Amino acid sequence: MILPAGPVLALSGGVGGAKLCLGLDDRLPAGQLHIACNTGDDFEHLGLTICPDIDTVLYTLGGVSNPEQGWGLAGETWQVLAALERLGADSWFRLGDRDLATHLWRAGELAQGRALSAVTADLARRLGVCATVYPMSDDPVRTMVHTAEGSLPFQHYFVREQCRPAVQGFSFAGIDSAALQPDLAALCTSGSLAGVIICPSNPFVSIDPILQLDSFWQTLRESRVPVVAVAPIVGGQALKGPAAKMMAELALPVTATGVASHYAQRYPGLIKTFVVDHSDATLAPAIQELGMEVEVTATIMRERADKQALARACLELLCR
Ligand code: FO1
Repeated sequence: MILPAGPVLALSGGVGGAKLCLGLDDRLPAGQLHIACNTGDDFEHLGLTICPDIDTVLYTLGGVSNPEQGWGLAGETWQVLAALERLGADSWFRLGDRDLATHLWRAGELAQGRALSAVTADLARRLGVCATVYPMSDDPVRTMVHTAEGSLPFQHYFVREQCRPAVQGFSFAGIDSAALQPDLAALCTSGSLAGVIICPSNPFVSIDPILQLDSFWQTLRESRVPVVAVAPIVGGQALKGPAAKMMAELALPVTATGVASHYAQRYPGLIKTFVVDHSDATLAPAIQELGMEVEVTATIMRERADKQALARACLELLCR
């Protein structure tokens, strides 16, 4: 297999992105995989800062994630949550006992003034993760979902309201004053980066915040590094989460072409190759018209071998 000669950067949200990151981690030599995680899903809850996408990526790469949920830890217990319920505390966001250790420890470190990226690097080391995992920023950015029923912080929309309210748009509170995480910025301007892979995460709430922060997409475009994006929509359905429902409510075509078109409009000239599933092969000409090359391969990642195969396809595209 042909591998890129330098570091590879994956842009990831939670569960879907973490799956491809695991495949990339299996395929790349130690030290070559760098992952920029969305922090727009982060929120303050019970006095703790919860970072779902960072934790999902770390737990997945650390081999400790809950395989059924995709988020949280395997073998979890829920004693604290039950006790909180008895106290009448908010319990709609399910924090497991073991997972709580992560949040408690992180809250303590952040309270001492440490940067989120430093705390994340410590967590990664303790979980045996050898990829470099960055929060997109050390500054808080919080996704707001604007719905027919008012504006909601992301986790209130996603977990508390179960994605029920119809979406009208999104904004990212804090993004205008947030800086790209400095080591991540340095990697992207070092000239050593061999390629970028946009994971099959939600384009609106997982990838847009990363690319829009500090005009990151323009930095990447100017670096002329090849960018490969994997469609999170297969056969008109989201691989995971509410992306398809959001697209329908925003009156966008619920297809891989709809995603490619969103990226082409927002980030012209950024994406070199757009990867779609075999079942969407007929969409290739329409996507090519948007100015991207199209690769057709298997993008549904059920087994570890599926993740490795998609990772391999993406890495080979970076070498073309
Ligand atoms: N997702 C849920 O659907 N329900 C939950 O109660 C929930 C709790 C939770 C706790 C910690 C964590 O790291 C993630 C958690 N998630 C939960 C997942 C999370 O809301 C989403 O996966 C992401 O924010 C979307 O990428």
